[in-house]
Amino acid sequence: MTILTRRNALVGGAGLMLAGCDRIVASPTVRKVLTLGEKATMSAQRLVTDRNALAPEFTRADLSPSFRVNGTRAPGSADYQRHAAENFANWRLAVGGMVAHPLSLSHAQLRAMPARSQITRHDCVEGWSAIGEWTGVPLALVLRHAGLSANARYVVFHCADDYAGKPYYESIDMVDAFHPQTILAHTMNRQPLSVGHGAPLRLRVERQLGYKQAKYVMRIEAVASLAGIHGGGGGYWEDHRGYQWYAGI
Ligand SMILES: Nc1nc2c(c(=O)[nH]1)N[C@H]1C(S)=C(S)[C@@H](COP(=O)(O)O)O[C@H]1N2
Ligand SMILES: [Mo]
Repeated sequence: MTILTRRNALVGGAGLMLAGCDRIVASPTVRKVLTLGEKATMSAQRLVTDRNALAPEFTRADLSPSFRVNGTRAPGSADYQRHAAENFANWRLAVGGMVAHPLSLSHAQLRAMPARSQITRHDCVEGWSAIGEWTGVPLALVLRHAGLSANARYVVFHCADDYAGKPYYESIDMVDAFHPQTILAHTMNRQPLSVGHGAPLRLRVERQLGYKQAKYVMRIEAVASLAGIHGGGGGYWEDHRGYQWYAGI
């Protein structure tokens, strides 16, 4: 699915306008005004829309022929292995914490919810990237269903795996939680998500680096503070390896 992004729309609009005004732009006074206007727009955009801007989207022709599996390849817990053997028929996503109506959603329920598809580039800090097509439920929709409290400030994703003996988890703030490209993906490249890539459900938070893209999401928790959760850093890499909590790209 190709969509016209807000960024493209803005750039396209400005381009068209300038193309039609070449002769007027030649006047020094007009050029000065235009330059000032451009600066003002740029800083306003940075203040108001930067974190809401969409990550670039690609076409199916751009899909990487192979998408590396990184980190955990298959969670080792007996619980997870049973769910995988049952093709996740009895698996449930728990949504709790600061919500009015805690949810327990089956794989089938999640797959039946309105979905968004996006072809994006995944960038890992280890120095590789890959383009994939992700389909899943907008996180905003799940949070609204659950009746997210106005006092919640972060969304925490608890995963099924331990990495180097410690539970994998990640967290994002409400700007990213309600970003249109933030989805709970159940489908990758139009196939059910494989175990390697995070079956049955993983986070795609497209404005951030690879380590924020939590695989094997089992439980989502809305919180006012990250202080009481594991090491308090908001994620596995943040707690144990000193990575930045905000890994914006
Ligand atoms: N639960 C869980 N999520 C995870 C990881 C992990 O080990 N466990 N690794 C992270 C890292 S560093 C990257 S680059 C991506 C890798 O996703 P992929 O295996 O689909 O390429 O998942 C991220 N999410
Ligand atoms: Mo990564």
